[in-house]
Amino acid sequence: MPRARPFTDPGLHNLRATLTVRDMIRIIELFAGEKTMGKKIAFSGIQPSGELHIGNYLGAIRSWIDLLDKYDCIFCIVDYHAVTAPYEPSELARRTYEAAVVYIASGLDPDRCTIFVQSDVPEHTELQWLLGTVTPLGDLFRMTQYKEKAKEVKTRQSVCSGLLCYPILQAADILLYKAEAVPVGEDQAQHLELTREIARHFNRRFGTIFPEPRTLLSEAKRILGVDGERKMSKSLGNHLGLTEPPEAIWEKLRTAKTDPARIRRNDPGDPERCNIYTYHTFFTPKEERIKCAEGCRTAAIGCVDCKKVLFKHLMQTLDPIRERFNELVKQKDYINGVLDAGRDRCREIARATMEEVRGAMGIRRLH
Ligand code: AQP
Repeated sequence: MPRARPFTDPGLHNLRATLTVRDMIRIIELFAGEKTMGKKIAFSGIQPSGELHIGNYLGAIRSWIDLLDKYDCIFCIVDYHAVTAPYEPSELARRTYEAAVVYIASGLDPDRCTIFVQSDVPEHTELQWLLGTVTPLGDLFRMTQYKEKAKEVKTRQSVCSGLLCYPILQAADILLYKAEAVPVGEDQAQHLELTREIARHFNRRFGTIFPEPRTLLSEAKRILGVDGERKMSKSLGNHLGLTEPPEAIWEKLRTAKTDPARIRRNDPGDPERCNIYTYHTFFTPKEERIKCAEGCRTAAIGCVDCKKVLFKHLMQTLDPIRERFNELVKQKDYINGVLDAGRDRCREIARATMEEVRGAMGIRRLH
């Protein structure tokens, strides 16, 4: 959160006597804004649909941290997206709060970026409605994520239109801030292509308002879950949580799928066909990783030995995140202060964009 520093300059001290509280707040905002001036906006978010996991970390949060100096970064907890799939209302507020804590515990310094909750800025859904008027229905039906999620939901209840319109809300999230860069994992690349398409449709019809945002693909494109088959997801029960206790992580790793060729301890394997080895590439230093790969190919080590090495290095990344999370989660005033500051800044930008959009679309009272 941009912290207001007390004025110490005597000239400014005299000036303070003549300024209203409103003026003072504006000046503080301008000082806080200095660090972001001239930088392009990067926007991204994660839905609080469950416990954030190493797929979210490698595919999103870790690459966001790398952007903090280069861009004016806005990171959102997209709770309106989270209600498009079946969820437990009594848990949503806690999940949203904890997602904010995970962002900060993972290294997103609130002094260097803006963090806020989507539902705190109602302009997201207003813009979604308007962008919906230039989004072809066919484009929504062909989205891979929609098809996959609709399949999952269908078994339990009918598919809601919110799931179909999810990418329009995502486009609104991004375009509302005229973001020029959007860091995401590979699974979101198709939605980003549609966002650009929607921006083009809108600009062509109503005049150029929105930039076409670039997709910044993270190095970790699509992390598979411990089942070794499907994308690691909060809702599929195949994830390694960022703040899970070490014993729980080990239990999941111990039973995680490896190269199917290694049925017995003495069967040689191929690391390239092993999901555990993919995890190694993100957490284990090169030398030890090469040793594990050789041990696998020659059956000199078993899969459990290989997993123990991964566990040790994975914990070197997760221990500090979990410890910081456990500290911060109790600091409700601090966390809510960060989210309030984020909300205030984002509402200001969102209001200005919506004025432009309404003006361009002719949505105004006639006097
Ligand atoms: N497995 C993954 N590999 C790489 N990147 C991933 N991301 C998510 N899972 C992986 C990236 O994290 C960001 C936020 O994603 P999200 O949580 O908003 O949406 P999601 O992709 O639908 O995540 P889940 O965990 O699969 O949630 P549920 O189960 O609720 O649908 C994105 O940048 C995404 O690329």
